[in-house]
Amino acid sequence: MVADGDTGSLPGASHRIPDQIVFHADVDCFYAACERLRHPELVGEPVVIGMGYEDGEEHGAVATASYEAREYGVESAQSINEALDKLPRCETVDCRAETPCATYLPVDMEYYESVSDDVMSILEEYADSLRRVSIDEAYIDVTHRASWEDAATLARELKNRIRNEVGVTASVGGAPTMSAAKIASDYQKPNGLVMIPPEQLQKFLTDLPVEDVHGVGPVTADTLRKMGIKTAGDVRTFDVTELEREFGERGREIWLRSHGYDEREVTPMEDAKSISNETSLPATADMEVKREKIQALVDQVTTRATEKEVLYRTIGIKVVEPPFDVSTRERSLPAAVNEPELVEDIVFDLLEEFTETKARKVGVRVSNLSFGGKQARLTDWDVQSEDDVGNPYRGTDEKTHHTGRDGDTSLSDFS
Ligand code: TTP
Ligand code: CA
Repeated sequence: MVADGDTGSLPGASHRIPDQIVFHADVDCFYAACERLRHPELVGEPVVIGMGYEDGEEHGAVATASYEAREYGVESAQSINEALDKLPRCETVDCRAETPCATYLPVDMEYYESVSDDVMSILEEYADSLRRVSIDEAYIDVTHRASWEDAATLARELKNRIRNEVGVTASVGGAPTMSAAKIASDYQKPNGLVMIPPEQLQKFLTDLPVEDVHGVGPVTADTLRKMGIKTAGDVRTFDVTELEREFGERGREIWLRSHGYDEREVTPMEDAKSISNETSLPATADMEVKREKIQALVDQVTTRATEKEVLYRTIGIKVVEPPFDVSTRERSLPAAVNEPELVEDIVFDLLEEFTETKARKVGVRVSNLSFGGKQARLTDWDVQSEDDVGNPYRGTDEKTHHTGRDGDTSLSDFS
């Protein structure tokens, strides 16, 4: 960490734009692009890839849609039913000419992973270091491979190689920070190429919608807008302490990123499976006490997830009744998010089942992790409402219960 010097009130975070060149590469409509490699007749046509979908069926959720299908309002994390309402299934290859329709295909991870490996191998050739953050996204450090004068030329060469050798298009963004490189790669999608040299970074961020600032998901963006904060420029007019009061640690991160301050270096990803924490309490059924402990755990776990740039799809609690009765409850969402407020809603909802339970230990865990990827475009997260049953946005619950010794010494994980 670089010391603050005389610039500020924020210990532990440097208030300067780092001297490095970071690219973020992100393949366009990745699963659909993979399918087009083996179904070339689908190039230029609407394609929808469904998770939990089977040919000819209506269940499942949209994993991705080609840009042609997105024009009809089909997008990731929608239910297949909703997508079918917007864009019916093509019956034959020729029927597209008459009415708009899309080809629906199920997810084939094994194949997409092999295409992903091919893309990553090319990126590796250009990288002093590489951080793979999801199946189709990586950061690379090219500080010693280019200067800001020829960074765009290098990015163009990289994009051409991916297109010619793998057959998919990637959008590439370059900036002095990881967070700005990610914004840049998303800025002109698909097939984008956007470079933000250090002297242009703050100007670039000024009008950036607040939901595009690193660490801001849909729920946080909503809260910020209610505070009158619409852009990163608006964030900068606020005192960091006000944001910290509202959002805790994350408020400070949002403030830093809105200024273009981000000192992270591109380092390879560690391979965590979950982030969790648990705490003991004097055996009690008092919901106030249980809630208070759980709230603190939510704060710790979500702060760690944000620091590590991790998205999670499953959110769970653990309750241990004396002497060794361990129950866990989990809810899986249709797509990965980083939303502390949502974690809070879900864990309190899951805790409702344990109103009468005397607990001597409680835990919170997020799992099903993905690293640094974009948040799902989900806005309808009404996890409490009864009539959500059957709504794919609500997610699915898992329950476990076992009696036995419960790794009393572990503070970092639960099973
Ligand atoms: P993204 O990079 O978020 O999306 P994309 O590549 O389809 O589209 P683009 O980058 O052009 O906007 O995600 C990569 C893959 O991850 C995507 O092809 C399918 C999968 N995915 C899901 O399964 N569920 C989701 O909610 C999202 C957002 C992605
Ligand atoms: Ca992508």
